[in-house]
Amino acid sequence: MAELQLRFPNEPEYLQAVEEVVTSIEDIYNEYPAFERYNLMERLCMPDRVISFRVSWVDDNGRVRNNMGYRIQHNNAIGPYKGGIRFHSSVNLSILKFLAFEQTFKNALTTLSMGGAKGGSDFSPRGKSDMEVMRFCQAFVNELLRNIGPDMDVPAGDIGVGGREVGYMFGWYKKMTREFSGTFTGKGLDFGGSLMRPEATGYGNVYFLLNMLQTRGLGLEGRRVAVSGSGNVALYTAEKLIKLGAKVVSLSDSDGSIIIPDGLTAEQFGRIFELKTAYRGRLWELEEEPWCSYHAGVRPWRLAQCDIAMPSATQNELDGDDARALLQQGCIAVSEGANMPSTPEAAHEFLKARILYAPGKASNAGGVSVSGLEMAQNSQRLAWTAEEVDDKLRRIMADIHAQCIRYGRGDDGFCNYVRGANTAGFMKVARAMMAQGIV
Ligand code: NDP
Ligand code: 2IT
Repeated sequence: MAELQLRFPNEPEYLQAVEEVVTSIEDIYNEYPAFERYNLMERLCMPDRVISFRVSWVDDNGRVRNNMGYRIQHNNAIGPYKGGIRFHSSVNLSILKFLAFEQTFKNALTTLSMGGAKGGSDFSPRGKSDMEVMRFCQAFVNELLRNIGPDMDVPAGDIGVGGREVGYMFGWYKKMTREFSGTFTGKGLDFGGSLMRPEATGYGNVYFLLNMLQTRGLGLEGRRVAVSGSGNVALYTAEKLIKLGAKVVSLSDSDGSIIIPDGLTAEQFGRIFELKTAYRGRLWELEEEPWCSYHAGVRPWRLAQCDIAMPSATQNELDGDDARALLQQGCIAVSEGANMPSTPEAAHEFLKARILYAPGKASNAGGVSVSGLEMAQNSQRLAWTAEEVDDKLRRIMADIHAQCIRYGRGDDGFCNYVRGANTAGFMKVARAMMAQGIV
C-alpha cells in the first residue's frame, strides 16, 4: 500500500478500493508463495491499460464543448473486458480505476466469463437535450471504438448512462464498424437487449439480501428498508422490495432525500418511477406530498428508522457516523447496491457489530451478470424470456452468496462477506493469471 500511495498519490478512491481487497485477502495470499513469485498482487493493482482522450462536441447553441473521456481495461484473465460507462461531472481517473478494479473481482464472482473494465467522462447529461446527449455519445464512441468489441471489451451503463445513452453509443459504433454485434449491453429490447437487464442490479441485490437473511432464519415481510438513490439501481430495488412486502422508507438524489414513514405504496412508487424515468424529475418535486417529507442536502441514513439499509446512489455516501446511527436504530443488514457506498469506517462498524453486511461487488453483481447473459444471447442470436433470465439471475446471486460463505465464514459461524467476496473473486482471477504466464 505504501508503494501504491507513492505511485498514485492523487487517487484516493482507487487506493481505498485496493486497500480493502489487499487487507482482506492477505492471509490466503500468503498461503501460496507462488502468488508472490509471480508478483500477482502488484500486477493486479495496475490496470492492463488506461485509455484517455478529449471529447469535443457542439451544444445546442453552437458552442464547442470539451470533456475528458476514459476507458480503464483492468484485467482480462477470465474473459473480455467488461464494465459500465459513467457520465458524471465528478468522474476522474481515481474513480474509474477504483470501479474497474472492483469490477474485475465482481465479474469473477458471477460465474460467467468476463474480465473487468470501466469507462466514462466528466460530461453530465443532466440538463442536456436529447440531441446534445446524442452528439456527445457519438463523439465519445468515435474515440473509443478501436478499443472495444464483442470479444475485446464490452461497455454498458452506470451513473448517468442508461438505455438512451447506450442506444446512441451502440448506433454510432454500428455505423462506424458496419457490424451489428453485442459490443454494448443494456441495449434496447428491439435491437439485442436482454429482458430483465434494467431490473437486474436492483432485483439481484434483493435476492442477495434474501439469501443473507435466510442464514439467520429471517425474512423480508414488513421490514423497514432505507434505500438511497433514485436511479436505475434504487428504483428496481424499491420495486422488488415492495412486491415482497417490505416497507421502503427512503429514497434520495444528489439534492436531498425523501422519508416515507409508513413505507411506499405501489401507487406512490409508480408516481416516483414516472417522475424519475419519463420526466427526469427531482425528488424535491414531491415536497408537498402528505405521505413523505423532503430533506434538502441530506442523506437518508440518520432520518429513516429502518431495519435494513440498501445504499444505491454512489461511492462513500454512508460514513462512520451514518453507520453508527443505523446500528443504533437496530439495523440488522446492509446490502450495497452502489459500488463502495460505505466508507472504510462505516464498513468497519458493520463488521464489528456482526450484522449482515454485503459489499457491492457481491450484492450488486446482478447487473453485470445479466449483461453477461445479454452477451450470451447476442452470440446465439436468440432472446430468452424474462422468466428464464430472472431464474438465471436468482441462481447466480445464490451462487455468489455461497462463494462468500465458503471463504468468509469463520469458526464461530459469522460470515464476513467482505473477506468472502474478495477472496473468492481474487482466487479465480489469480488462478487464471498464473496459468497464462507473465502477460
Ligand atoms: P443512475 O444514474 O441511474 O442513478 C444514480 C442515482 O444516484 C441518482 O439518484 C443520482 O442522483 C444519485 N447520485 C449520483 N451521484 C451522486 C452523488 N455524488 N451524490 C448523491 N447522489 C448521487 O445510476 P445507477 O442507478 O445505475 O447507479 C447507482 C450506483 O449503482 C452506482 O454506484 C453504480 O456504480 C452502481 N451500479 C450500477 C449498476 C447498473 O447496472 N446500473 C450495476 C452495479 C452497480 P441525481 O439524479 O441527482 O444525480
Ligand atoms: O458496476 C457495474 O457492475 C455496472 N455498472 C454494470 C456493468 C455492466 O457491464 O453491466
